[in-house]
Amino acid sequence: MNLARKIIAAHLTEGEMTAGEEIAIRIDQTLTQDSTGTMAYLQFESMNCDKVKTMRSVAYIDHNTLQSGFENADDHAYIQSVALSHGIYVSKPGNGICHQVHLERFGVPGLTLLGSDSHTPTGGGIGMLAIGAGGLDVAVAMSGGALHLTMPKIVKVELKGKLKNNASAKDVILEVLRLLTVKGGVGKIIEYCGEGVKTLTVPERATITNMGAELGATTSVFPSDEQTRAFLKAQGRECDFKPLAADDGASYDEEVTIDLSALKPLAACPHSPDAVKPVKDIGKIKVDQVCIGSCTNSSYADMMKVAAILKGRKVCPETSLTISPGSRQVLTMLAKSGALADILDAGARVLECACGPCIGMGQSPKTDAVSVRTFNRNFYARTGTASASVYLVSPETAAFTAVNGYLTDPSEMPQVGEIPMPTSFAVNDNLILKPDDFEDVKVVRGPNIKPFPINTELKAKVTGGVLIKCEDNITTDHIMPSNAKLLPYRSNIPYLSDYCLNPVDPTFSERAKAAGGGFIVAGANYGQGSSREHAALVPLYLKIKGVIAKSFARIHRDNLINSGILPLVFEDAKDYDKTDAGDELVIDDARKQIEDGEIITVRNVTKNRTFECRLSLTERLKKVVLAGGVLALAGKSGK
Ligand code: MIC
Ligand code: SF4
Repeated sequence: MNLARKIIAAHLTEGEMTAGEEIAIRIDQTLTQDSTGTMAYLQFESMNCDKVKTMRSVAYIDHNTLQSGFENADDHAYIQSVALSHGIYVSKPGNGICHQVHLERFGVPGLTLLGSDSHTPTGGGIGMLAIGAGGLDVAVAMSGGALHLTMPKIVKVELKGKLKNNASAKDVILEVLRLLTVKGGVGKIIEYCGEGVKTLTVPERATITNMGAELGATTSVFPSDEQTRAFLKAQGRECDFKPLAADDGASYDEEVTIDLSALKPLAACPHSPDAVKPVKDIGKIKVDQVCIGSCTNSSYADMMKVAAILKGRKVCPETSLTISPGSRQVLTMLAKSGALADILDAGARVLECACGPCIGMGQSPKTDAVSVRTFNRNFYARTGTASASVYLVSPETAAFTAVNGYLTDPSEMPQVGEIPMPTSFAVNDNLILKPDDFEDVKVVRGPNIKPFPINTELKAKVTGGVLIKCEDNITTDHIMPSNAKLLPYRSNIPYLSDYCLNPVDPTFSERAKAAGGGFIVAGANYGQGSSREHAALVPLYLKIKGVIAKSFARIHRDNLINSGILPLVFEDAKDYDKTDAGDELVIDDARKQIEDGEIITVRNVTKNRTFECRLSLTERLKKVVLAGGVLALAGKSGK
């Protein structure tokens, strides 16, 4: 058996492990972050569960840390109080980015982790089966429910050799993205193995599993070995270590081989994480801004490499360099070692240990800027500046680029050398609140916390106009943008509804409201990116009845179903071309069609034609969709 199947087998509660079939697995740990957390906890509260049923659940506050009004502060107070009163740990703002801190303080090889953030698979770096999901699925897991998912195919990525010439773990995942593309991982788990694995530390592995989210993969996983033991020991948690690996000769559904010693520094060009080219081939373009950090590249070793490059050098006068260490642990160690002084001396701006610029919380670049980032997403407009061009690179490429002021291939620069794994990390958990230390916590709900919408049961006849026709690879950043102006309203769906699909068509929301809802038509991989269920809850609020696309990204499809919005797939892709914005669509006998099978006939009244869509749902999900979503099925009604 391969490793992914072993962990699934150990947690299987329903179904058989046949790729494409629905299975259910027990969830050992959950994590939430603040921008998806408020919704997740509101939903969790509606399940009337006194204490979480998981082995460990942690609420992180790391996204929404610019308190420019009362809204974020209200959200933080709500999350802290609702978590502590339900047996959930709280990682306070300043403690770090959820994925980095979870790896450091809570990750355990062989356990399952479900997180309301798409980069939860970072935990695969320590041998967890770590999956991103919408907040509602996490709420269900917290209340003791299993996670239902489609049994993925398992892809083996065999790593050979050892990285050299300033190539980095980031270049490994950029190479995988170049080979497989942003939709190549949908319905798959990426499992790393081979001799090259031993040469990578846990934080390096976590960089690779983190950005597996950009492949659309269910998750990515590394074995747990002596590197894992060394990391856990240095975190004072050797007791959590357990060796885990695939059996010799284990079988896989697909295989890819990457020779680490042949890897060149790579960059993902605007506006997609799979638009990957060698840095050298892109050329020495002038760079206005460099941002180092995010859950992909903000470990101690990443920061020490950056400090080593900056030591004795100066940031180019025409370039801005920001650095956000991934956790307070990392920042403390930089400070104690003197590396922080090297970073500051060079002229970098050191930001809070949080997501920051990665989610547009500050540092939006200037008009038409070129921004080089160590992050994982360069989707259109995600920085908050639609005209900016973002390149995703390794910390080595970013640091040399900041010094030179132009995109720099680090393989042509002096060798940075290895940063040894510390024998002990600076462990200090005083920003982690333990529920047992608090009694009688009252849940605090400020005026920014608004009720979330709940759908009603599906009508027999579903009608509506096509409100918008989108292209391939529409991201959740298109559907429900997030930035410093909007993130404070994550608990306020009515407010957010004015911005739905704004980067694609700023008139969408107004038109949807005027029409009283309708359909969205889209190309392939609709909803890639974030786990934010706001990308479904806001369309639900706008009375969107269905999205008809060539294909869907996993988490977003689940979020649509959870909200009772139909994720319909064109049976014949040519019908996408024959359907236009403004067309009036009718699904006659919708309930019966769904009950009877997978093919749904849609009538295009405007074009006087019919076409077929596929809606592949298990019997369980049919009930969900017919009821109008998970909460409607559970008898809850909206306000
Ligand atoms: C992101 O990177 O897009 C986010 C912000 O972390 C999201 C979660 C969110 O939208 O709150 C994600 O990746 O799931
Ligand atoms: Fe935060 Fe960016 Fe990571 Fe999302 S991708 S969790 S915004 S650092």
